[in-house]
Amino acid sequence: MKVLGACPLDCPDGCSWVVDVEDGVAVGLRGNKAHPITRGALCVKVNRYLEQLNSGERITYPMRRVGKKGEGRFERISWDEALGEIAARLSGIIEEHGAEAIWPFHGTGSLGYIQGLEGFSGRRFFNALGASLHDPTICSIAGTTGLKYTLGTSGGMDPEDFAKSKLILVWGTNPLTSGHHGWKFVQDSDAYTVAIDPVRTRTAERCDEHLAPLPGTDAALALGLMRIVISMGAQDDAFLAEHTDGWDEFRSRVMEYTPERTAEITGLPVERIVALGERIATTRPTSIRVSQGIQRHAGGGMALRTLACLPGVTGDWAIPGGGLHYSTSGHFKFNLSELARYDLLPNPVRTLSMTRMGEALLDIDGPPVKALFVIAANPVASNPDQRRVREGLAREDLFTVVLEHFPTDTVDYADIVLPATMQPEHLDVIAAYGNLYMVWNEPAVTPPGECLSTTETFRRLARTMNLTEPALYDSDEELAQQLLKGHDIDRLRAEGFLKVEPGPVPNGKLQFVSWRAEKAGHDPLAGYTPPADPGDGLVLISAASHFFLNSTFGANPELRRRAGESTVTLHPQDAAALGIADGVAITVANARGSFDAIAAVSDAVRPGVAATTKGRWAKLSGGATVNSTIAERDADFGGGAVFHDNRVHITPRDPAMVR
Ligand SMILES: Nc1nc2c(c(=O)[nH]1)N[C@H]1C(S)=C(S)[C@@H](COP(=O)(O)OP(=O)(O)OC[C@H]3O[C@@H](n4cnc5c(=O)[nH]c(N)nc54)[C@H](O)[C@@H]3O)O[C@H]1N2
Ligand SMILES: Nc1nc2c(c(=O)[nH]1)N[C@H]1C(S)=C(S)[C@@H](COP(=O)(O)OP(=O)(O)OC[C@H]3O[C@@H](n4cnc5c(=O)[nH]c(N)nc54)[C@H](O)[C@@H]3O)O[C@H]1N2
Ligand SMILES: [Mo]
Repeated sequence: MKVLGACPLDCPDGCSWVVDVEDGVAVGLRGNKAHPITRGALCVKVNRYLEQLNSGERITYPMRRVGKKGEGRFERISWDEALGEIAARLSGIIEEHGAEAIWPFHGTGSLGYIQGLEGFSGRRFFNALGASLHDPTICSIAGTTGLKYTLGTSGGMDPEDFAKSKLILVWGTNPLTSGHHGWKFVQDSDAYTVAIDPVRTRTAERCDEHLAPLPGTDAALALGLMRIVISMGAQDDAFLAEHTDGWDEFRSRVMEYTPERTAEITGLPVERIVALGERIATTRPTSIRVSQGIQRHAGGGMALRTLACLPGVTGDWAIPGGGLHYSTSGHFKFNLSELARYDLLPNPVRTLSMTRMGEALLDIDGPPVKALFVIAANPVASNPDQRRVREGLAREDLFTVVLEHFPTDTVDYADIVLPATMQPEHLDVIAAYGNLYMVWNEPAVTPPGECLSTTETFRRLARTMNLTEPALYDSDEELAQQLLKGHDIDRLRAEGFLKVEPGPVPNGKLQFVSWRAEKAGHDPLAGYTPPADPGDGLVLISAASHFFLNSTFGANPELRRRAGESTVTLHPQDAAALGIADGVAITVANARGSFDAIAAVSDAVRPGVAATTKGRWAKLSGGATVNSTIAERDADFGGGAVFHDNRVHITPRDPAMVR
């Protein structure tokens, strides 16, 4: 039997897959050949998904903590015991502190609309209680907010249109690692490709040209490039007059970014900036492929806001194959409020930011967080400021429930662990964020042991707590019907995927001057906001690993073997100045924390920059990862995280190794 499913992982591609089932067992899992993005191929990680599904390491029954928080020692209990204990603890907390003391912390482990983050699975239950809201700020919010200021939508161009581009700026993203299916449309074009990345990534190596600016300076580069376009008289005056607001003011700001000033800010040679500006001025259509990496900085939201102005100056927004693609999420029209049912909230409640876990668990009051549900998230490995996150999770008076597949760093802090189903074991709907397809996921096999889906877990918990709201007991099928009202569900289910029509971009006039930004307390004019991590030291970028998906797969033996030891790459100049040789054991530290790694000395990074990857498990990495050095500080817009705006000091671990 072949069953159509959807990859739930946090990747732009949103693949459609086919599960081969024999005697009730999943024996094969392949990319769907009919899906125009997947084209029959998965990726180096998901090729091992069945190993994960059938792994002996999976959590298959509920457990109660017996050791200290963080130790990871548990005893098996029944679902009845688990639900009974959770219900009793929640009732006590609600009575003493109010329901806002409960924080459902959803991560990006599953992007499912029924079981995962996108639909905030279980949110109905938490709304009925009146629990705090959760803002998933960790990934893309700064950029999304910045784009909305300029474009009125974060939707952007259909990435399939990259095939029509003549010049593609691959800006602050490494798609050959972070979503290789989308790259095919770049490959299908005859465009000249320019990678703009402080690191010479896999993707940069395949581009015609690579510019390596200092991290966090992209908006200045964009302004400098626009100035060259204007100096050549290549701006699209008709587009500017008809489709934009605030051009005169913005033009004045752009003119401040002379090639010399731009070079000084970005650390790029004047000639390279001028050459790229001239190329943009003379090439239509020009498009920008950008994604989340570029906005993990203090000025990350402004960077996207300003980058989206460039196709406005050149008029590319009006040309197929021109424009900018960041995320397509804004183009999907789902009934999210009907799914999450915020109308069930008994009263308005506060919102807690995902990236501020340390602060939320350690510093806030009124009420303090007393119960934490971690759903498809691994904050010990993924969140900024690992030390403070651990400190918060170690609080004896905090009741923590973790719904998981595997015994992660975060599971180690749980009071109760609940065994969760994986994607081939439950029903779900996915919408890609790097293309315009939604994908249906039909359950293919029965779950192992006592695993339950997120939805079923909260239906049972609602029953245990005697909650009477009928919507809390809707089946997964009913939830899918509610979510997809207005879409052809039968066709989606039969064919496995469906393409949606993108909305207009820009949505209304392009706003060089944004009253919405002004109202939110920001500069009304698009511009440049510099990086903010104080101090000297190198800027450490920790981008996507080729072999892990955030912390998912972080314990898969084969992927760990292929990922090798944790390395930090330094430029030969910086390595020499620090007395560090290739292959030497190093400690990477700042005021927040430190972690151990191996030095890789290479000109793949520009001077002043060091590079590692995200996603390693702390307990498999000597107890700490790069996230112990990252600040729990907000980016400019929306409360985004600043993972790549991180200054560190690097020293050889063995003092004898200093040359
Ligand atoms: N294999 C794999 N794929 C993934 C993931 C994974 O962990 N592994 N994660 C998924 C998730 S959750 C997301 S959000 C996406 C993210 O995917 P991407 O948007 O590609 O984000 P990152 O990997 O954070 O960074 C991409 C590139 O940005 C560069 N960069 C960092 N700072 C700057 C800057 O200031 N300016 C410029 N120009 N470049 C900069 C980095 O060097 C890096 O090469 O990928 C998804 N895909
Ligand atoms: N240093 C550094 N850190 C980063 C980043 C960076 O660029 N640099 N990027 C950040 C980004 S972009 C993101 S999106 C975050 C992601 O961070 P998280 O939200 O923590 O995502 P994952 O690490 O993938 O962890 C998800 C967990 O969900 C579990 N899971 C998967 N599916 C299900 C399910 O259906 N049910 C349940 N109950 N559990 C499930 C998996 O087993 C996994 O352990 O990490 C961030 N961390
Ligand atoms: Mo992400």
